[in-house]
Amino acid sequence: MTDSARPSAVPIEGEGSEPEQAPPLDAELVEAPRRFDGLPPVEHLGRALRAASEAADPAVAGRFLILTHRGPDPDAIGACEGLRLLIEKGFAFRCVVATHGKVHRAENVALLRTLDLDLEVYGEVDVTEFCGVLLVDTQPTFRHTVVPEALPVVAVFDHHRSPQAEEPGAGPPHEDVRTDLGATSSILYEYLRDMEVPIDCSTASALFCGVRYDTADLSRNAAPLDEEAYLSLFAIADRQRVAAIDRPPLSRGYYRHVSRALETARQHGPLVVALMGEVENPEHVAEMADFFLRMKGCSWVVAGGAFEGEYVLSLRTDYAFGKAYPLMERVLGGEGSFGGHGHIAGGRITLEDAGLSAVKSVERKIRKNALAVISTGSDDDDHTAPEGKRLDE
Ligand SMILES: [Mn+2]
Repeated sequence: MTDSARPSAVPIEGEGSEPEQAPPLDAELVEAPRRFDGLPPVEHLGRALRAASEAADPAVAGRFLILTHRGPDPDAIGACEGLRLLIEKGFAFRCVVATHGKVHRAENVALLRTLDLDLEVYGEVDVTEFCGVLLVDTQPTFRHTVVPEALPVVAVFDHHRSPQAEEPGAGPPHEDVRTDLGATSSILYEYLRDMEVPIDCSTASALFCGVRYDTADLSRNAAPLDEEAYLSLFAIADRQRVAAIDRPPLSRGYYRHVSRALETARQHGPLVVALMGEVENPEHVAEMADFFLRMKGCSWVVAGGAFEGEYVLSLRTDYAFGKAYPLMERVLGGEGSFGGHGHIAGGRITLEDAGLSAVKSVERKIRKNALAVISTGSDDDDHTAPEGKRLDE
Protein backbone atom coordinates (compact mmCIF):
# COMPACT_ATOMS: atom_id res chain seq x y z
CA MET A 1 0.00 0.00 0.00
CA THR A 2 2.91 2.38 0.62
CA ASP A 3 3.51 2.96 -3.04
CA SER A 4 -0.10 3.30 -4.06
CA ALA A 5 -0.83 5.63 -1.16
CA ARG A 6 1.10 8.33 -2.96
CA PRO A 7 -1.32 10.48 -4.95
CA SER A 8 0.03 11.11 -8.38
CA ALA A 9 -1.13 11.92 -11.85
CA VAL A 10 -2.37 8.93 -13.78
CA PRO A 11 -3.05 9.70 -17.40
CA ILE A 12 -6.75 9.12 -17.70
CA GLU A 13 -8.48 8.17 -20.88
CA GLY A 14 -10.35 11.16 -22.22
CA GLU A 15 -8.71 13.50 -19.81
CA GLY A 16 -7.79 17.00 -20.88
CA SER A 17 -6.53 20.03 -19.10
CA GLU A 18 -8.06 22.58 -16.87
CA PRO A 19 -8.22 26.16 -18.07
CA GLU A 20 -5.15 27.99 -16.89
CA GLN A 21 -5.64 30.84 -14.48
CA ALA A 22 -5.21 34.28 -15.94
CA PRO A 23 -1.63 35.47 -15.46
CA PRO A 24 -1.02 38.51 -13.27
CA LEU A 25 -1.09 41.77 -15.22
CA ASP A 26 2.64 42.36 -14.89
CA ALA A 27 3.49 38.84 -16.10
CA GLU A 28 4.80 40.22 -19.38
CA LEU A 29 7.37 42.27 -17.56
CA VAL A 30 8.96 39.18 -16.03
CA GLU A 31 11.54 37.64 -18.32
CA ALA A 32 10.46 34.04 -18.90
CA PRO A 33 13.07 31.42 -19.82
CA ARG A 34 12.96 31.03 -23.59
CA ARG A 35 11.29 27.83 -24.66
CA PHE A 36 13.62 25.55 -26.65
CA ASP A 37 16.36 28.22 -26.40
CA GLY A 38 14.32 30.31 -28.84
CA LEU A 39 14.57 27.65 -31.58
CA PRO A 40 11.59 26.28 -33.51
CA PRO A 41 10.44 23.03 -31.77
CA VAL A 42 11.43 20.81 -34.71
CA GLU A 43 14.92 22.22 -34.80
CA HIS A 44 15.35 21.83 -31.05
CA LEU A 45 14.10 18.25 -31.24
CA GLY A 46 16.48 17.51 -34.12
CA ARG A 47 19.43 18.73 -32.06
CA ALA A 48 18.38 16.57 -29.08
CA LEU A 49 18.02 13.49 -31.30
CA ARG A 50 21.40 14.01 -32.97
CA ALA A 51 23.14 14.63 -29.63
CA ALA A 52 21.68 11.41 -28.17
CA SER A 53 22.62 9.48 -31.28
CA GLU A 54 26.19 10.78 -31.30
CA ALA A 55 26.67 10.05 -27.59
CA ALA A 56 25.60 6.42 -28.00
CA ASP A 57 27.49 3.30 -29.01
CA PRO A 58 27.75 3.37 -32.86
CA ALA A 59 25.93 0.01 -32.95
CA VAL A 60 22.73 1.61 -31.60
CA ALA A 61 23.17 5.19 -32.88
CA GLY A 62 20.06 6.62 -34.49
CA ARG A 63 17.71 3.97 -33.08
CA PHE A 64 15.00 5.30 -30.75
CA LEU A 65 12.39 3.55 -28.64
CA ILE A 66 8.96 5.24 -28.55
CA LEU A 67 6.92 4.53 -25.40
CA THR A 68 3.68 5.72 -23.79
CA HIS A 69 1.60 5.00 -20.67
CA ARG A 70 0.32 1.55 -19.79
CA GLY A 71 -2.93 0.49 -21.46
CA PRO A 72 -2.62 3.12 -24.21
CA ASP A 73 -5.69 5.09 -25.32
CA PRO A 74 -6.27 6.49 -28.84
CA ASP A 75 -4.38 9.71 -28.11
CA ALA A 76 -1.36 7.75 -26.89
CA ILE A 77 -1.46 5.46 -29.92
CA GLY A 78 -2.05 8.35 -32.35
CA ALA A 79 0.88 10.29 -30.87
CA CYS A 80 3.11 7.17 -31.10
CA GLU A 81 2.26 6.79 -34.79
CA GLY A 82 2.76 10.51 -35.48
CA LEU A 83 6.15 10.42 -33.78
CA ARG A 84 7.14 7.27 -35.67
CA LEU A 85 6.49 9.06 -38.98
CA LEU A 86 8.35 12.16 -37.79
CA ILE A 87 11.42 10.18 -36.68
CA GLU A 88 11.60 8.04 -39.82
CA LYS A 89 10.57 10.47 -42.56
CA GLY A 90 11.36 13.83 -40.94
CA PHE A 91 14.68 13.00 -39.29
CA ALA A 92 15.71 9.80 -41.13
CA PHE A 93 16.37 7.96 -37.86
CA ARG A 94 15.00 4.52 -37.02
CA CYS A 95 12.52 3.71 -34.28
CA VAL A 96 10.34 1.06 -32.70
CA VAL A 97 7.01 1.75 -30.97
CA ALA A 98 6.39 -0.48 -27.95
CA THR A 99 3.36 -0.54 -25.67
CA HIS A 100 2.81 -2.23 -22.34
CA GLY A 101 -0.34 -3.28 -20.59
CA LYS A 102 -3.31 -4.85 -22.27
CA VAL A 103 -5.57 -2.67 -24.38
CA HIS A 104 -9.12 -3.40 -23.19
CA ARG A 105 -11.55 -0.78 -24.45
CA ALA A 106 -13.31 -1.95 -27.61
CA GLU A 107 -12.62 1.32 -29.50
CA ASN A 108 -8.92 1.10 -28.67
CA VAL A 109 -8.66 -2.55 -29.71
CA ALA A 110 -10.50 -1.63 -32.93
CA LEU A 111 -8.03 1.18 -33.60
CA LEU A 112 -5.06 -1.18 -33.35
CA ARG A 113 -6.72 -3.86 -35.48
CA THR A 114 -8.37 -1.65 -38.08
CA LEU A 115 -5.23 0.35 -38.79
CA ASP A 116 -2.99 -2.73 -38.49
CA LEU A 117 -0.38 -0.81 -36.50
CA ASP A 118 3.09 -2.23 -36.01
CA LEU A 119 3.44 -2.15 -32.22
CA GLU A 120 5.92 -4.23 -30.23
CA VAL A 121 5.27 -5.57 -26.74
CA TYR A 122 7.45 -3.66 -24.28
CA GLY A 123 8.46 -6.77 -22.31
CA GLU A 124 9.80 -8.40 -25.48
CA VAL A 125 11.93 -5.48 -26.59
CA ASP A 126 15.71 -5.55 -26.03
CA VAL A 127 16.37 -2.05 -24.68
CA THR A 128 20.10 -2.33 -25.35
CA GLU A 129 19.33 -1.98 -29.07
CA PHE A 130 18.40 1.70 -28.71
CA CYS A 131 20.17 4.98 -28.00
CA GLY A 132 17.27 6.69 -26.26
CA VAL A 133 13.60 6.80 -25.28
CA LEU A 134 10.94 9.15 -26.63
CA LEU A 135 7.78 9.41 -24.49
CA VAL A 136 4.31 10.51 -25.62
CA ASP A 137 1.09 11.34 -23.73
CA THR A 138 2.83 10.81 -20.38
CA GLN A 139 5.93 11.88 -18.44
CA PRO A 140 8.80 9.90 -16.91
CA THR A 141 7.65 10.48 -13.30
CA PHE A 142 4.05 9.37 -13.86
CA ARG A 143 2.75 6.14 -12.43
CA HIS A 144 1.65 3.59 -15.01
CA THR A 145 4.59 4.61 -17.13
CA VAL A 146 7.61 2.34 -17.40
CA VAL A 147 10.89 3.78 -18.66
CA PRO A 148 13.95 1.52 -18.96
CA GLU A 149 16.63 2.67 -16.53
CA ALA A 150 19.42 1.84 -18.98
CA LEU A 151 18.26 4.39 -21.57
CA PRO A 152 18.18 8.20 -21.47
CA VAL A 153 14.82 9.89 -22.05
CA VAL A 154 15.60 12.19 -24.98
CA ALA A 155 12.19 13.78 -25.60
CA VAL A 156 8.76 14.04 -23.99
CA PHE A 157 5.52 15.14 -25.70
CA ASP A 158 2.51 15.49 -23.41
CA HIS A 159 -0.50 17.57 -22.39
CA HIS A 160 -0.92 16.44 -18.74
CA ARG A 161 0.07 18.54 -15.79
CA SER A 162 3.00 17.19 -13.81
CA PRO A 163 2.34 16.77 -10.06
CA GLN A 164 5.93 17.48 -9.06
CA ALA A 165 7.71 20.28 -10.87
CA GLU A 166 11.18 19.19 -11.80
CA GLU A 167 14.17 21.37 -11.10
CA PRO A 168 15.06 23.56 -14.06
CA GLY A 169 17.39 21.64 -16.34
CA ALA A 170 16.54 18.27 -14.74
CA GLY A 171 14.03 17.30 -17.44
CA PRO A 172 14.77 15.51 -20.70
CA PRO A 173 16.74 17.40 -23.41
CA HIS A 174 13.53 18.06 -25.37
CA GLU A 175 10.43 18.54 -23.23
CA ASP A 176 7.23 19.67 -24.96
CA VAL A 177 4.43 19.65 -22.39
CA ARG A 178 1.43 21.82 -23.31
CA THR A 179 -1.31 21.63 -20.71
CA ASP A 180 -3.54 23.98 -22.73
CA LEU A 181 -4.00 21.35 -25.45
CA GLY A 182 -6.72 18.71 -25.64
CA ALA A 183 -4.54 16.01 -27.18
CA THR A 184 -0.90 14.98 -27.49
CA SER A 185 -1.67 13.91 -31.07
CA SER A 186 -2.13 17.63 -31.91
CA ILE A 187 1.47 18.31 -30.81
CA LEU A 188 2.80 15.61 -33.14
CA TYR A 189 0.59 16.94 -35.94
CA GLU A 190 2.25 20.34 -35.49
CA TYR A 191 5.77 18.89 -35.81
CA LEU A 192 4.80 16.99 -38.97
CA ARG A 193 3.18 20.13 -40.40
CA ASP A 194 6.19 22.31 -39.57
CA MET A 195 8.61 19.79 -41.09
CA GLU A 196 6.34 19.36 -44.11
CA VAL A 197 6.34 15.58 -43.71
CA PRO A 198 3.57 14.08 -45.89
CA ILE A 199 1.10 12.28 -43.57
CA ASP A 200 -0.08 8.93 -44.91
CA CYS A 201 -3.67 7.77 -44.55
CA SER A 202 -3.04 5.30 -41.72
CA THR A 203 -1.02 7.73 -39.58
CA ALA A 204 -3.58 10.49 -40.24
CA SER A 205 -6.37 8.15 -39.11
CA ALA A 206 -4.52 7.27 -35.89
CA LEU A 207 -3.71 10.94 -35.14
CA PHE A 208 -7.28 11.97 -35.96
CA CYS A 209 -8.68 9.36 -33.53
CA GLY A 210 -6.30 10.67 -30.86
CA VAL A 211 -7.61 14.24 -31.17
CA ARG A 212 -11.19 13.03 -31.63
CA TYR A 213 -11.42 10.94 -28.44
CA ASP A 214 -9.34 13.14 -26.14
CA THR A 215 -11.40 16.22 -27.07
CA ALA A 216 -14.77 14.44 -27.62
CA ASP A 217 -14.87 15.74 -31.21
CA LEU A 218 -13.50 19.16 -30.19
CA SER A 219 -16.25 19.69 -27.59
CA ARG A 220 -13.88 19.39 -24.60
CA ASN A 221 -10.60 21.18 -23.84
CA ALA A 222 -10.00 21.90 -27.52
CA ALA A 223 -7.45 24.62 -28.33
CA PRO A 224 -7.03 26.18 -31.81
CA LEU A 225 -4.21 23.71 -32.60
CA ASP A 226 -6.51 20.77 -31.73
CA GLU A 227 -9.08 22.20 -34.14
CA GLU A 228 -6.56 22.60 -36.93
CA ALA A 229 -5.21 19.08 -36.35
CA TYR A 230 -8.69 17.54 -36.26
CA LEU A 231 -9.86 19.20 -39.47
CA SER A 232 -6.62 18.74 -41.44
CA LEU A 233 -6.22 15.11 -40.39
CA PHE A 234 -9.85 14.25 -41.11
CA ALA A 235 -9.28 15.35 -44.71
CA ILE A 236 -6.51 12.72 -45.11
CA ALA A 237 -7.90 9.97 -42.81
CA ASP A 238 -9.60 6.79 -44.01
CA ARG A 239 -13.25 7.60 -43.25
CA GLN A 240 -14.47 4.00 -43.44
CA ARG A 241 -11.88 2.89 -40.93
CA VAL A 242 -12.42 5.90 -38.68
CA ALA A 243 -16.15 5.06 -38.58
CA ALA A 244 -15.44 1.38 -37.90
CA ILE A 245 -13.22 2.33 -34.94
CA ASP A 246 -16.01 4.47 -33.49
CA ARG A 247 -18.56 1.64 -33.50
CA PRO A 248 -16.54 -1.47 -32.75
CA PRO A 249 -17.99 -4.96 -32.37
CA LEU A 250 -18.77 -5.69 -28.72
CA SER A 251 -18.12 -9.00 -27.00
CA ARG A 252 -20.89 -11.05 -25.42
CA GLY A 253 -19.19 -10.36 -22.09
CA TYR A 254 -19.88 -6.67 -22.64
CA TYR A 255 -23.65 -7.21 -22.56
CA ARG A 256 -23.31 -9.42 -19.47
CA HIS A 257 -21.45 -6.55 -17.88
CA VAL A 258 -24.11 -3.97 -18.79
CA SER A 259 -26.71 -6.17 -17.13
CA ARG A 260 -24.59 -6.44 -13.97
CA ALA A 261 -23.95 -2.71 -13.92
CA LEU A 262 -27.69 -1.99 -14.13
CA GLU A 263 -28.30 -4.42 -11.27
CA THR A 264 -25.72 -2.89 -8.93
CA ALA A 265 -26.30 0.81 -9.72
CA ARG A 266 -28.13 2.92 -7.14
CA GLN A 267 -29.41 6.45 -7.53
CA HIS A 268 -29.15 8.92 -4.67
CA GLY A 269 -30.72 12.12 -5.98
CA PRO A 270 -28.30 13.55 -8.60
CA LEU A 271 -25.68 10.88 -7.83
CA VAL A 272 -25.48 7.38 -9.29
CA VAL A 273 -23.17 4.91 -7.54
CA ALA A 274 -22.32 1.75 -9.49
CA LEU A 275 -19.86 -0.45 -7.59
CA MET A 276 -19.76 -3.63 -9.60
CA GLY A 277 -17.57 -6.08 -7.68
CA GLU A 278 -15.18 -8.08 -9.85
CA VAL A 279 -15.11 -6.90 -13.51
CA GLU A 280 -13.79 -8.78 -16.55
CA ASN A 281 -12.44 -5.66 -18.17
CA PRO A 282 -11.24 -2.54 -16.32
CA GLU A 283 -12.40 -0.28 -19.16
CA HIS A 284 -15.99 -1.22 -18.36
CA VAL A 285 -15.76 0.95 -15.26
CA ALA A 286 -15.20 4.17 -17.24
CA GLU A 287 -17.69 3.08 -19.88
CA MET A 288 -20.44 2.53 -17.32
CA ALA A 289 -19.64 5.88 -15.69
CA ASP A 290 -20.21 7.57 -19.08
CA PHE A 291 -23.33 5.46 -19.66
CA PHE A 292 -25.01 6.44 -16.36
CA LEU A 293 -24.04 10.11 -16.68
CA ARG A 294 -26.34 10.34 -19.71
CA MET A 295 -29.36 9.57 -17.49
CA LYS A 296 -31.68 12.54 -17.03
CA GLY A 297 -31.39 13.95 -13.53
CA CYS A 298 -27.97 12.38 -12.99
CA SER A 299 -25.11 14.88 -12.60
CA TRP A 300 -22.55 12.75 -10.80
CA VAL A 301 -21.43 9.15 -11.23
CA VAL A 302 -19.06 7.10 -9.11
CA ALA A 303 -18.36 3.74 -10.79
CA GLY A 304 -15.96 1.05 -9.64
CA GLY A 305 -14.88 -2.54 -10.14
CA ALA A 306 -12.10 -4.89 -9.03
CA PHE A 307 -9.60 -6.06 -11.62
CA GLU A 308 -6.35 -7.97 -11.10
CA GLY A 309 -5.71 -6.97 -7.49
CA GLU A 310 -6.79 -3.35 -7.84
CA TYR A 311 -10.07 -1.53 -7.31
CA VAL A 312 -10.58 0.73 -10.34
CA LEU A 313 -12.69 3.89 -9.94
CA SER A 314 -14.17 6.42 -12.32
CA LEU A 315 -15.83 9.68 -11.34
CA ARG A 316 -17.81 11.77 -13.80
CA THR A 317 -19.86 14.92 -13.63
CA ASP A 318 -21.74 17.00 -16.17
CA TYR A 319 -22.45 19.71 -13.65
CA ALA A 320 -21.17 22.91 -15.28
CA PHE A 321 -18.87 23.93 -12.44
CA GLY A 322 -18.23 20.43 -11.15
CA LYS A 323 -14.63 19.42 -10.60
CA ALA A 324 -14.00 15.69 -10.55
CA TYR A 325 -10.38 15.71 -9.37
CA PRO A 326 -10.79 17.09 -5.81
CA LEU A 327 -13.90 14.97 -5.35
CA MET A 328 -12.05 11.82 -6.32
CA GLU A 329 -9.50 12.64 -3.65
CA ARG A 330 -12.26 12.75 -1.01
CA VAL A 331 -14.07 9.67 -2.34
CA LEU A 332 -10.82 7.72 -2.04
CA GLY A 333 -10.41 9.02 1.53
CA GLY A 334 -6.62 9.18 1.42
CA GLU A 335 -6.17 5.76 -0.20
CA GLY A 336 -4.85 4.78 -3.60
CA SER A 337 -3.74 6.94 -6.49
CA PHE A 338 -5.80 9.15 -8.76
CA GLY A 339 -5.67 11.57 -11.63
CA GLY A 340 -7.78 13.68 -13.93
CA HIS A 341 -9.31 17.12 -14.01
CA GLY A 342 -12.27 18.92 -15.43
CA HIS A 343 -15.29 16.64 -15.43
CA ILE A 344 -13.42 13.33 -15.37
CA ALA A 345 -11.30 11.54 -12.77
CA GLY A 346 -10.00 8.01 -12.31
CA GLY A 347 -8.45 6.26 -9.35
CA ARG A 348 -7.04 2.94 -8.19
CA ILE A 349 -6.76 1.28 -4.80
CA THR A 350 -4.57 -1.80 -4.29
CA LEU A 351 -6.72 -4.55 -2.77
CA GLU A 352 -5.36 -6.21 0.37
CA ASP A 353 -6.10 -9.68 -0.98
CA ALA A 354 -7.95 -11.39 -3.79
CA GLY A 355 -10.92 -12.28 -1.55
CA LEU A 356 -14.44 -11.01 -2.02
CA SER A 357 -14.45 -9.43 1.45
CA ALA A 358 -11.56 -7.10 0.52
CA VAL A 359 -13.58 -5.90 -2.50
CA LYS A 360 -16.73 -5.48 -0.39
CA SER A 361 -14.88 -3.52 2.27
CA VAL A 362 -13.41 -1.09 -0.32
CA GLU A 363 -16.87 -0.68 -1.89
CA ARG A 364 -18.45 0.10 1.51
CA LYS A 365 -15.87 2.84 2.15
CA ILE A 366 -16.27 4.34 -1.31
CA ARG A 367 -20.05 4.37 -1.10
CA LYS A 368 -19.94 6.05 2.31
CA ASN A 369 -17.44 8.69 1.14
CA ALA A 370 -19.29 9.31 -2.12
CA LEU A 371 -22.60 9.85 -0.32
CA ALA A 372 -21.00 12.13 2.26
CA VAL A 373 -19.28 14.23 -0.40
CA ILE A 374 -21.69 14.37 -3.32
CA SER A 375 -25.29 13.57 -2.35
CA THR A 376 -27.03 16.84 -1.58
CA GLY A 377 -29.72 15.30 0.58
CA SER A 378 -32.14 17.75 -0.99
CA ASP A 379 -33.89 14.98 -2.92
CA ASP A 380 -36.94 13.69 -1.05
CA ASP A 381 -36.25 10.15 -2.18
CA ASP A 382 -33.08 10.03 -0.11
CA HIS A 383 -35.10 9.86 3.09
CA THR A 384 -37.41 7.08 1.93
CA ALA A 385 -34.63 5.06 0.26
CA PRO A 386 -31.33 5.46 2.14
CA GLU A 387 -29.90 2.54 0.17
CA GLY A 388 -30.61 4.44 -3.03
CA LYS A 389 -33.03 3.63 -5.83
CA ARG A 390 -32.43 0.75 -8.19
CA LEU A 391 -32.32 1.74 -11.86
CA ASP A 392 -34.04 -1.40 -13.14
CA GLU A 393 -37.27 -0.84 -11.24
MN1 LIG B 1 -3.96 12.34 -24.11
